[in-house]
Amino acid sequence: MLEQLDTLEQEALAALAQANDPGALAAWKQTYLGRSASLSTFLGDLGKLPAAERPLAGKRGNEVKRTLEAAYAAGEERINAAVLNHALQSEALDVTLPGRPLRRGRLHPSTLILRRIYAIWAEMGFQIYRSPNVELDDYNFTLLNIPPHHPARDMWDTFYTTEEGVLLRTHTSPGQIHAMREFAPAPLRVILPGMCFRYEQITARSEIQFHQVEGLAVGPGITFANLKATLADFARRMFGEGARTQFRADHFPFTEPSMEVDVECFVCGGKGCPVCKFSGWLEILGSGMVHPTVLRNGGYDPKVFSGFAFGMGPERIAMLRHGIEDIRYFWGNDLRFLEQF
Ligand code: FA5
Repeated sequence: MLEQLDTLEQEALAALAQANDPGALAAWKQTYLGRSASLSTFLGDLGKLPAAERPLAGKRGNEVKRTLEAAYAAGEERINAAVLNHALQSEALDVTLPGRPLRRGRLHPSTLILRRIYAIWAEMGFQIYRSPNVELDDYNFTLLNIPPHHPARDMWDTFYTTEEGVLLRTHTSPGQIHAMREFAPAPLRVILPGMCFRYEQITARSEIQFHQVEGLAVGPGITFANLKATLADFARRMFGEGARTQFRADHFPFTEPSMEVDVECFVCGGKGCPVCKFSGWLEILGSGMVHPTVLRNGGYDPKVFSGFAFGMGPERIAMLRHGIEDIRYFWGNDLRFLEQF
């Protein structure tokens, strides 16, 4: 009987040495240490042995059990280490490989130039006032002294919605009325940036969608000289001390008198070329003294208050600063253009 235990022990240890994966280990445990294993049956049946044999058989039986349990624990450790080792080798992760570069987003050139414009006007005490892209006909035209059937409406043809009198604004000037109605009768100094829309032919200089930054200052005693000095200062801050500007008389129904401001052409340096239509100058903004009718529509008494206004095109300004020859690049979504900023 004790010999049987010896044989069982040897057989079990030999089988364990052959088990090389968790499945074989579990099967081994079931066979040699499980509830129906012959060793378990042997130990369970000790009581049936003659009393004289019991102590020795029990001692040896328990010894074998402890040996097998210890061998199982060692086998488990050996197999777990092998499994881990295999995983580490087959799923190797090379931490020395350089990472894949993330593609970084960047700001659109219009956003960049708008931020520059905001900073310049902020330094001169102008705060940003937002007004809607979708406007009423009244604000885009009538309250700006452009009554229905006025020929000036042709210059600013737009996209109309199916709702009567609701349109996409053609300029940021309707924001003047919104701002004045909110501030009057207090003096104000604001810029009104935003997108404008025009139903017109797309060319190298004109888009159907573009930004404008409107400016408006209203207070007692504001003069045309203040307007000229302010715009000349803006041009110097934007284009540098040496930048040459030109003020040209013009007409807008909502300002009187009115003028346009040109900056020397970046392509030809003022000699004349196709980009500046051989004039040597590029127009960047329209401006003037706020018309008394518009002041009144905004809630100010034109006998007490005066003001100046201007509307500039940031894309045109960006073209001048960076030598961009075609405005269509701005909304063409071509990364070769956009990645240069
Ligand atoms: C106006 O829109 C007036 N509201 C400006 C103004 C405001 C005058 C306040 C007086 C007082 P104009 O249509 O010229 O004016 O446009 C002003 C500027 O917007 C232009 O100088 C130009 O820089 C820009 N702009 C106009 N049309 C386009 C276009 N199709 N594409 C790109 N920029 C444009």
